[in-house]
Amino acid sequence: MKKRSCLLLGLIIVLAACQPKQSKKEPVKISPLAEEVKKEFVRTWDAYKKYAWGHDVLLPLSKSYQDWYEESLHISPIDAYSTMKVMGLDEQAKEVENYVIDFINWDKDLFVKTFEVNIRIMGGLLAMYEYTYDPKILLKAEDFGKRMLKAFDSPTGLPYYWVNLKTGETKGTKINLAEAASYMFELGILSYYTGNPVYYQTAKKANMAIWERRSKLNLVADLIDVETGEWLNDHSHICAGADSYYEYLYKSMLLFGDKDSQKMWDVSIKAINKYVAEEDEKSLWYGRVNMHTAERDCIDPHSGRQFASVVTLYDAFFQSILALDGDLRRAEKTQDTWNNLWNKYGLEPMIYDYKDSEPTYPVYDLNPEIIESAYYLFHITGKQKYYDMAEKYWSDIKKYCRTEIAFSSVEDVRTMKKKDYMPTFFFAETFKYLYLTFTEETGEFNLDNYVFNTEAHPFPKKSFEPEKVKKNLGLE
Ligand code: DMJ
Repeated sequence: MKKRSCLLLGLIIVLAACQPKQSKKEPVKISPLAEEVKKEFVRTWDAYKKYAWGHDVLLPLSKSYQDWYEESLHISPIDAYSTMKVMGLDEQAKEVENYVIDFINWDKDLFVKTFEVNIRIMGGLLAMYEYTYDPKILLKAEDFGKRMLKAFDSPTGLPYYWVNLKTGETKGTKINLAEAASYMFELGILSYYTGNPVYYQTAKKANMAIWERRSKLNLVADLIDVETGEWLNDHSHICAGADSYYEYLYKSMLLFGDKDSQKMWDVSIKAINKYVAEEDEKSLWYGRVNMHTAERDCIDPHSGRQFASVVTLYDAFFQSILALDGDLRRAEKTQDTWNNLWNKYGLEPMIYDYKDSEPTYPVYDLNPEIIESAYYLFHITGKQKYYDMAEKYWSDIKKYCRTEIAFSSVEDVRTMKKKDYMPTFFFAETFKYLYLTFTEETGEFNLDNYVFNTEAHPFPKKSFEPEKVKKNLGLE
């Protein structure tokens, strides 16, 4: 009896030793600055939950909420989710997952903006699927994708500005370049996960419709009629209204290896650097030129004013793509140019004329782009100055935008008067890029292994096997 119990004890000891170690992952030690960003994210999320739960956006001054349309599309939680995962806020993230599964239904009789819902809702849901591999999430994304596809049912294959989620009706024939052809990334990922090439092929058809209409200089304009395929002006630029078109040529090539995207990017970036870039000793701006003549002659149809040197703070994303593409000289100089503008006011104006040195629209909406580029440049060059830039942006955002419960946009960067609005991309992008910059040294998240959509939802490159990409996206 004694012998048997000894044997049993021995067996238990051996078995226990063979068990894989209960790897209780030690939390990674992060810097006080990263801790602070995370704490502020949680504070802002708690305010959203208290004052705006179930709605699209939090109004941070009136402590209330707003929906984009007659009914909520739950954009804040969907946009915030991937930042929670990046910050290790698993409890909050789980709550959003459950909410999406249990309460969200896309069968809504609402006209929604095709472009905006793609980058925020489709991008957010796909990132959620990537983190969970929960088929119920994929079903939500696929259902949304099927409804979105109706937008592309035009004579040219370019999407209408509005699509009704329930009826599939469309409206809005005039769209800008970004709204026309920034879908290959999300719809490609949806094709990959569902095994149905229709999503990617539909998005790519829109891109090809733009590409076929380029000028002899290989430039495209920024406003097009989706039914006739006619350009509605001849202004070529990379600013708001065009931005993510270029971003997605590059990123679709990066994630899917599509040779057509590569060709479109290679040809476009050459033309942009040749004709659109305006450089002197101190600065490098990407302004506006005529797509046929490359002359700096662009009249604003509303004001009748010349606006060849008018740029938007969205443009500061561009140096992140230049840096990814290996053009560090231009990327660093453009970032310095934008950084000078930030420091001139302490936040950036939405629209700025670099010839007049005056804002033409002085709002700051908590936008991420200059921070995004500081993060990319810090990661790629390792230079401390980019970390310092991000630290300064964060300190100014705290100084001018922090409110009692969250953060707010600013009506005028010259007066710093606050505006009662907090866009959803503040959760998705601005917080995330700050946190990633301040945790870069931990090595936890390595930018080399990910590609972000334009709303900063991250996708690991290793999830996309080249053979499966070819098959599921319908690439030759
Ligand atoms: C975001 O919604 C996206 O990044 C979009 O492509 C343009 N910029 C806004 C935030 O500024």
